[in-house]
Amino acid sequence: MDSALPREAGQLLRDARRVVVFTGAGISAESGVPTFRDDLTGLWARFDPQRLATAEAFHADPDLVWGWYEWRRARVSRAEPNAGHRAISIIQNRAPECTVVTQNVDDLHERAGSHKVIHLHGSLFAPRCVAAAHPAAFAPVSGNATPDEGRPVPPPRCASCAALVRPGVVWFGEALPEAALTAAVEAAAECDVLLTVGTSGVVYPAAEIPGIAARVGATVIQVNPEPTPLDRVAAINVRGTAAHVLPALVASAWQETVET
Ligand code: BJW
Repeated sequence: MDSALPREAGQLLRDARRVVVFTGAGISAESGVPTFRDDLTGLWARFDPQRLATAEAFHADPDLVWGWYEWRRARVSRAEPNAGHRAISIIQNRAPECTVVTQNVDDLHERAGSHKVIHLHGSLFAPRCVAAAHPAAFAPVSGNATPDEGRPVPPPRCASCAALVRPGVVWFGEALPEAALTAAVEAAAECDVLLTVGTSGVVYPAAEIPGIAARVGATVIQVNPEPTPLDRVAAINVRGTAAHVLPALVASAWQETVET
């Protein structure tokens, strides 16, 4: 395992004019939010994506799907950003230009201080109706009560058109939000350094983003404890976790300490 942070990673980050930070579920793992594909702890080790993360699944059993997302929303609401999220917010403050592009549906980047975060796969906090995509309100998560992960919960009805309300996330087979994808592709095509953190790099079209940056000559730096298909795209692969490696990267680039 190559966990040492190469010196040039900090130098490249410090010297970059345009940085893109591209994140996946691994950035939130040390906040207690499960990833999808990790062998024992990932969501897909315990839940079948075909029954929970497709429009067909919602159509077939809206209560099951809504209940599962309510369980996840409650879990994320109680989670706190970790040192990896905080390091990314510092990178955004220090670099002349820095765009954060995430596949995550949580709000931990924002709560760590990052701004204008591009969410490629939507948000747990932006439900909408199935008929006309009217935005919908949801009940706040109260106290420490966690809904049972398997308990069906009937979704609310849209206040405007009475259609069912669905989670505001992008399921398999659905198009990504066009403005978000366009902004992410443009940022990747114009950056000097792209830092990819905590993604398995297997879900498309999001997984193309690091390759777009590499093709225009940007240096891709990957932070992940495990190998991924992005290893061959990245010029620098740092094997380690986000909450360990990213503060070290910020210290190396700007001698700034990230609160751990
Ligand atoms: C750590 C760590 C620590 C752990 N620190 N790291 C081309 C080829 C093949 C297939 C396709 C293709 N193009 C499209 C497809 C189909 C499909 C797809 O890609 N399938 C593949 C899985 C085969 N794509 C789609 O369906 C997309 N839509 C689409 O293409 O539409 C076309 C269309 C166009 C026009 C009209 C209509 C349609 C949509 C994809 C939506 C993905 N949705 C999900 C669920 C979101 C909602 C929810 O949260 O429930 O998004 S799936 C899930 O995967 C989620 C994630 O954002 C996404 C990526 O996962 P991520 O973030 O990489 O997590 P993991 O778990 O995979 O990896 C975690 C990593 O962290 C690991 O590497 C760990 O090692 C690491 N790690 N701890 C740092 N502490």
